[in-house]
Amino acid sequence: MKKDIFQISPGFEDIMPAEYRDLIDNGPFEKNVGVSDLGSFKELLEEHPLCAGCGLALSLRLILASLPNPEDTIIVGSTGCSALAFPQVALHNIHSLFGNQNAVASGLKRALTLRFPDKVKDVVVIAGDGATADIGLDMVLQSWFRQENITTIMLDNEAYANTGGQESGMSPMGTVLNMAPKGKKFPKVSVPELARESGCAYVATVTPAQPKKLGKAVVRGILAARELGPSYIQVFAPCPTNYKFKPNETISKIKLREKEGTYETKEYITAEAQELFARLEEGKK
Ligand SMILES: Cc1ncc(C[n+]2csc(CCOP(=O)(O)OP(=O)(O)O)c2C)c(N)n1
Ligand SMILES: [Mg+2]
Repeated sequence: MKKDIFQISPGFEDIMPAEYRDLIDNGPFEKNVGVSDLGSFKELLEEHPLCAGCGLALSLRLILASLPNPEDTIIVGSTGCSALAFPQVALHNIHSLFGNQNAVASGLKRALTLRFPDKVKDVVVIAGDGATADIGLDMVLQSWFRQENITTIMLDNEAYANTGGQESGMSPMGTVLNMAPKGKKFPKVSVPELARESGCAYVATVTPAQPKKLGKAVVRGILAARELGPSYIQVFAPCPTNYKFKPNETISKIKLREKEGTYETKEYITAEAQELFARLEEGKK
């Protein structure tokens, strides 16, 4: 990332906190870094306001480290816990009204294509499960039907976490939360299947327990969106605060769910996308 894209406003250099200055100096990540390079650059302020053990914070770090073209990537966020971390990253990002993220991303991608016809600009939506599967579902589906060239990443913590624990469409059946005391009456919404049926070129469900797999899915999702059409990645990001487990148990919770078969990591790749990935991945060797 070029220094002139992300810098401290003149006159504020001395009063900005040291960790913020560190983000400017060490944040600019080179193209071609990946999850294995985490620690060699700064992608997120350590003092971000997300809770200890937040699966979403960990997932966000891995996603940011995996972007194939960070300098020319624009993240479109939505209201929810993840929105609290976006002011702490060294990347272009825009906050949209809760649920509107895929409509905003569609317009942004179209405008960038017109404005910079010779440049690759990746537009990536990163939003919660409530924003994606419930309140924004209409906008999400319509963007897929229209075949917009954007990537949608859902941070699935299986709750409306930011508002104190209501059930979302993505909460498993029977889930009891602070503000859902009676237990959820229907199972998780099958958003990956909706994505596939709605014409996404690439769909993946991943978890931060397998960072390399997550990183590969992010790269593939973005390349598919660039060349073919919409893509969807669902990241399981358990929430210790609302699901009331210890912050150091996040990864073991994911592994347990995978073992039980209640959270499956999978990939759906259209024939066109298979061909694209084979060509691009071959070209890199
Ligand atoms: C239009 C609108 N409706 C409702 C809200 C209230 N609200 C803010 S965050 C949130 C829940 C977000 O849930 P999710 O998308 O799953 O993100 P999380 O906080 O779990 O990361 C809600 C309902 C809002 N801010 N704007
Ligand atoms: Mg949520």
